[in-house]
Amino acid sequence: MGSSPSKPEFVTVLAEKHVTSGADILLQCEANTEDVTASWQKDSHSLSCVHGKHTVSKRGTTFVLKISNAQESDEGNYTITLSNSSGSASCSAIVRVEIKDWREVQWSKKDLMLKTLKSFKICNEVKELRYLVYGPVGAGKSSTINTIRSIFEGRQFVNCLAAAESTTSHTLCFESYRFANREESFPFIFYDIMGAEAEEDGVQTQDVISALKGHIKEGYTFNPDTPLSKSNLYYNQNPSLSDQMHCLVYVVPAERVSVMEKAFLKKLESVRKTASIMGIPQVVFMTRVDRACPMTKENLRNVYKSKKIRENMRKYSNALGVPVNCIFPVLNYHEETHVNEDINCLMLDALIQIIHFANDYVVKFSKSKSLHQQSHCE
Ligand SMILES: Nc1nc2c(ncn2[C@@H]2O[C@H](COP(=O)(O)OP(=O)(O)O)[C@@H](O)[C@H]2O)c(=O)[nH]1
Ligand SMILES: [Mg+2]
Repeated sequence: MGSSPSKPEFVTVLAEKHVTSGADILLQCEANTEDVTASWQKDSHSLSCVHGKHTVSKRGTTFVLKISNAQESDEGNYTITLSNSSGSASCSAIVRVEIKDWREVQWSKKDLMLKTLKSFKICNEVKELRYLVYGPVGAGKSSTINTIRSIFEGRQFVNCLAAAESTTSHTLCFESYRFANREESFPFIFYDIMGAEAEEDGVQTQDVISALKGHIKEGYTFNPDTPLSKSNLYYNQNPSLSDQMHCLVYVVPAERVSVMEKAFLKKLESVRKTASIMGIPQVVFMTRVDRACPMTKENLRNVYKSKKIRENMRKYSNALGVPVNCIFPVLNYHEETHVNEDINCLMLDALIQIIHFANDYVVKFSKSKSLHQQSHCE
């Protein structure tokens, strides 16, 4: 009569793996005896081995699962169970697959990016490129403008009054923000607008549309009850290409994508339609990325590695009808008192893109205008 085998036990167990996509993963453990059969599971289901992807091997008392060319779908909890007639034993390990940066940011090249912006020649049809910043209250519109000023002017700004965490808007005036330091001014203007609060409060949709078209003069104080009338002194009857907006920047909070107020989306619909008809480029600044993703909070350079950020960008893309390549996750200065190069670089990266978008719009518009004039002359 043969003696029964030793009850399976682990001498070494599986280790957790954290790899970048494309890498190979080796899950390995060692048992006290060769006399066992091994079975592998992923997330409590028997692992279905795929040719070229999974290789299961046993050498003596060592058991190995190799996963080639790791992808996000390979993430999970892997378990090996060893069994023989005397019993069984299991151990598990988590496998995480980090995605590669899917957009490149020139981290630590702030000076180069600033130079690119400073030397950018805008179409001479206009003196400045105009950006209308629009989004729900508390999304970070004012903070975004403050952050951009801090970058251009080299110190912290609080003068366009970022609100304390609250539900009502601080921005009542149609105010423009220009950027300049001692030596130079930059040909970009951002317009902050009273937040698009739920339903009745906040800026009237008609006012946002008027602002887009260039009908509202600077300094106008929004009236939540009624849109700017054509007879008002602040109403510009005949706006030119220089008066209208050249890019619409939706500002939305990264961590509130699923609770995006329906009322805001409803309001946004007609604004979006107008911008689309006018051909104005529409982009999204997805702020507060630190609130949406711990790994990004820990290190901003992880922003394009984070699945959470990517997922939220996709959600906003669907909700707002803006393609993902026009969505820019950003972090604003909110509690830091010192300059943070990573915050600057991420914002500058987005700015470089939207400077091109707005300028392309002006170029296109002025070309079509001159063609139009030519055809009238013929
Ligand atoms: N954690 C974090 N807080 C932010 C960020 N941007 C803005 N905030 C905060 O969010 C709140 C609302 O910002 P504010 O700029 O006033 O929003 P607005 O109503 O859209 O103008 C303020 O308390 C800001 O300090 C960010 O990127 N991260
Ligand atoms: Mg504000």
